[in-house]
Amino acid sequence: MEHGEYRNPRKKRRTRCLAMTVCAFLVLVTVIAVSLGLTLSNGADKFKSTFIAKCEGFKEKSKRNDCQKIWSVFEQAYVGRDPCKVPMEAYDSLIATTAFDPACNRMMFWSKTKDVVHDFTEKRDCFVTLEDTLLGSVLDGLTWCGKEGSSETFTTGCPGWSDCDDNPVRSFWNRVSSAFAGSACGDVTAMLNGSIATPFSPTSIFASIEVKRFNSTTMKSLNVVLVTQDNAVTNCTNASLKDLQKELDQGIKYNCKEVTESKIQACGSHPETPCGACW
Ligand code: DVN
Repeated sequence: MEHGEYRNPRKKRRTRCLAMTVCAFLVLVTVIAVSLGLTLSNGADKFKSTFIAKCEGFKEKSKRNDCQKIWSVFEQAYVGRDPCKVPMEAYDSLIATTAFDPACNRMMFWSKTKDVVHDFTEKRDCFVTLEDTLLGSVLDGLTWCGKEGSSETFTTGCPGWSDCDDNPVRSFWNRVSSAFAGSACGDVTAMLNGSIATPFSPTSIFASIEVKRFNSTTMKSLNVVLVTQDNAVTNCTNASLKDLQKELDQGIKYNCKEVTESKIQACGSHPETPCGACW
């Protein structure tokens, strides 16, 4: 600045104040951006470490799984993609990478009865549900998605179950349910809800995907356990259950039995009761 040049002191103060405000704002934006970036990447790191830990934990039961490889094949299904454009076929490689342990005569399917089924299978090892398999147990209850142009896994801001059909979570459950049903063998059990008017709902995964995969070359029977409360809403004569029978592959024997939830819970609490005597 030239010697002797006069500067208005008030104007000088205003300029300095403006510069400090802009500077403070830029610092604030940077702090928010960095912490948001760290949060998102922490979310992605946490998801991957949870996936690997649950997979390694399950490996104790079946030694042959390479969890790092399973993770790598899993994330390729959705990373970098529009989270509403991940069809169930995106998980084909994942299904090819992991096989279900054989569980003939012990496989259990379910619909609108998640809590009572898993309360039972947690207490007794009579049956195996999809959520008791490697992929089902690792991912049950988790949310994940990707985004175009990003190599990250996001666990927030993902589409909800009904927001779009081809979202990463719904497509995963559709694909893995199809594979689980395709491996159904021997006498198979399905726990359905006798407290609703349509225990066999055509839009459910059980009806729209799993029953269509049941195959009489490996599966002998489907035994429906219709879980009822004291004020039972329906029974085994329900119209939707007749639809279920019609949809079953020829040669698969069908049976249905009404069982109170309290009886199922009692059997779960008495491990000395043989599995076959539970209902
Ligand atoms: O046989 C089982 C099992 O193998 C599973 O893989 O599929 C069968 C159960 O699916 P289903 O027949 O559709 O039975 P539900 O009870 O209607 O739905 C099963 C699960 O899908 C629900 O428990 C939801 O999972 P969540 O959030 O409770 O862990 C999920 N789901 C279904 N419809 C949904 C939904 N989640 C959110 N919104 C919806 N509209």
